[in-house]
Amino acid sequence: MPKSQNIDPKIVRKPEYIEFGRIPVNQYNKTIEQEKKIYSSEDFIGIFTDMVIIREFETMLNLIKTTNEYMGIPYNHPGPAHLSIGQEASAVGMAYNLGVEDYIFGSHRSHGEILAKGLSAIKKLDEGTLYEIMKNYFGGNALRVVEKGFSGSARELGRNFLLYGALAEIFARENGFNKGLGGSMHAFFTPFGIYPNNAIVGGSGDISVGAALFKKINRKPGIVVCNIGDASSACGPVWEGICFATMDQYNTLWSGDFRGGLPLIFNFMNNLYGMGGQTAGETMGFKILARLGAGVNPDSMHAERVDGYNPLAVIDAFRRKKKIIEEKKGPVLLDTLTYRISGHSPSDASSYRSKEEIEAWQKEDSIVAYGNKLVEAGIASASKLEEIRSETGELMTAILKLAIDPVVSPLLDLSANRDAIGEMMFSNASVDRMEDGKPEVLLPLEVNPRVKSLKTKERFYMDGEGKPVSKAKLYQLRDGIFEAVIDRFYKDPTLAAWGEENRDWGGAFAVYRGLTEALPYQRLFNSPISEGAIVGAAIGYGMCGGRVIAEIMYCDFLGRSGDEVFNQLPKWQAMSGNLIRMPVVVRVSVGSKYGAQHSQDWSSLVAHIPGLKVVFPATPYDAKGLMNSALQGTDPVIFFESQRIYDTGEMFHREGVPGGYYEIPLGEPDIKLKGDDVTILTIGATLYPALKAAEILKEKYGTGCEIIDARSLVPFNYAPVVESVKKTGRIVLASDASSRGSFLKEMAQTITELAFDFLDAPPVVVGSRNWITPAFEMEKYFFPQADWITDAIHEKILPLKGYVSSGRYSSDRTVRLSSEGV
Ligand SMILES: Cc1ncc(C[n+]2csc(CCOP(=O)(O)OP(=O)(O)O)c2C)c(N)n1
Ligand SMILES: [Mg+2]
Repeated sequence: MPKSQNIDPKIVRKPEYIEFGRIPVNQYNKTIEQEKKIYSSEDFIGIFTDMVIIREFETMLNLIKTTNEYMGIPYNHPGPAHLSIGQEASAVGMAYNLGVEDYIFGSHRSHGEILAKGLSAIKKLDEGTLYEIMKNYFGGNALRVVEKGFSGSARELGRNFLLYGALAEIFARENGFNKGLGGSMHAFFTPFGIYPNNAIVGGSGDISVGAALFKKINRKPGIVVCNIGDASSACGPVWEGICFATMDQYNTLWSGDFRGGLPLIFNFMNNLYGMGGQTAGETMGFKILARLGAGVNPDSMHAERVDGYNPLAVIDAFRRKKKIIEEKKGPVLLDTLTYRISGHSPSDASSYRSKEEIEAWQKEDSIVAYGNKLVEAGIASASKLEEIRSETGELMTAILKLAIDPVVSPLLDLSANRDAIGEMMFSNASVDRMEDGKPEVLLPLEVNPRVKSLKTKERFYMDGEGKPVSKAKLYQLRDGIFEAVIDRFYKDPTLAAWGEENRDWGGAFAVYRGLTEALPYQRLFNSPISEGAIVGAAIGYGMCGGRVIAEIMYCDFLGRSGDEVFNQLPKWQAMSGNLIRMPVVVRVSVGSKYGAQHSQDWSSLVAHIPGLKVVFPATPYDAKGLMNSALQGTDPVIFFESQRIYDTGEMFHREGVPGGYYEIPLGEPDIKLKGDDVTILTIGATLYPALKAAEILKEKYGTGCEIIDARSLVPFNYAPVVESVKKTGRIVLASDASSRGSFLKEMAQTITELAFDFLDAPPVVVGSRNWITPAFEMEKYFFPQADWITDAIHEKILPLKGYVSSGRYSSDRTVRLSSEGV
């Protein structure tokens, strides 16, 4: 408990100075003779060979992009190729000491890292295991091509498999590592420990933290390396990732063998430029990137600049840093100094740098310099090195021929199956626990104080005499969420949850009250105020095989995790060719009473993004059942909750909310009230004003409403809604989201298409105003109210006898408001 860490004013108010330790810069100074103690001749030459392979791979792509041919073979590659010519020593040095259990993440410029890590893994795996990996990957399709084209040992095949799989991926072929759905900037191959590369600059900055957490929380071997560019050091996800990774609680509050730092290296591949902006000297103030570690923690993240033009210096650094991580003193920051001779992309005219500068770096070319050292030290002859270069050229030619052959390496056939990509968007699995094992808990479930107290609550909102149950005795919506969450914590040993004030405080709006007592720190912890990293770390945790609940206190804070929610969470399952699973539930609460920046319902925004499941329960029964389903699945679910109804009791499920486990399938709307005259489809808390409207319509106008609670936005089964509309011929759609561009509009349009012949009037949308949300006292002018629904029905759908309307939904007003942009 932080309570055990009392903050003593006498200590914190004391005068003192912060001292910064020294950060080493290019301190490697071993000779080849000294290094001979570590490396055999074969090792030395292997390092050279790997660098040459990367150089040739990138040179081939550069020629294809700029001249449309390589070694006389014509090919046009319309897609991207961010090449790393010049950076080979950093990639090979980084990967040299990593095992298959060590994971790398990368950026848009990661071909070299993929190859280096793959080549390193192939050397370390025993041949039987290596062959099995290749044989089992997508049914062995890529291996079959490689076996037809080449012969040799499993290791030799492995190298060709790596080159072919990576190139086929870059060329969007189905045999690529990710079925061609990742491509140059996102290619990866997890069996070799190569995790997603990211086209969003800095995107790996927080995802890799989640991978490191996965290793730590689930006691997995290996470390995680986050390879990112120097310019990404200005990005939010990188800073948030660094903050998340260096939290003191790992050392102060996590206990037993969980105590200690994260197994993570932030490895900045510092080529000194963004696209054209020079980081040191122009766009950043650090002068030497390694300085960034200084302010983060007293260890300065063990930061160091290492000469990335010398592979042996990089290997040496990684060896030393790995040791620090084994001592649980991570994470580490490395500034691996390098230079890209190639442009940012092949169309880059290098207008931002001088010819002299490029030539100066070319003179120091890492492959040439390293080769010369080997020759000088008598490790290899010049002719041997030349032979390696020419054999690599021949190998690359053969690989290219295979990768561009449309018969051997076709694209995913979308004409044969137009839905092939759609089938890979979700994994749609149902899994009790992501791994077997005994979940670590602090208490038996039955003795948990909240679990005990829930046993005494009334699970239906009225008592036997038809009187409403008092709030103190009532089982509420927040309890439904809690029961599903705690149940899963006792079932799935991998389940972890984090967010702001998740521990001790009891979670936002008391949903997690009772969890702190039940769970050790590594399963439930407070995060920094880093909404991006809260979600980003969950993504990394999920893609490595763990289940996770990330919580964003208010929906309005989703903006802070925009990249993670829009660009990362929804994409990796499909971009992996549907190999990766993403069992990540993001809890999002729609606020109330706190005005413009704490009350927005952005469910429409996330429902718009392909690859996310989106639910919004409005009753305790649905909240528990939907959370159970979300946590049983392996897909990302954005789980909306509304603060206005956290304390609502169950009004619809007459037997009350069951104490045991049950699931409500995602995507199934639910009829909350039967009626024949008008259908009202609601999302979220608007169910309750809709009920009020239905009561008025019934009592005063004899009009029967059928209320359907959408419960889910994605997926969504329209069949029950169409059935209802067939009966009523009329539909109003209502939710708390601002109406312009809302998901209600999408639903209204789809319903029009599906049920046009049965509709007596157009579907009408009743959303919130297109304004800022005003203070609580004025909210009734902003959020849909019962009389807005009756107005809409009267004005647009079914004139009600004697009804006096406000004119709220008149066509004139709609046109006027739209032209005013409100
Ligand atoms: C969020 C984001 N902003 C901008 C870009 C466009 N962009 C692609 S690469 C790049 C420069 C990145 O520099 P750095 O991180 O140093 O990596 P490098 O390209 O040098 O390897 C930019 C601005 C992007 N892909 N993502
Ligand atoms: Mg850079």
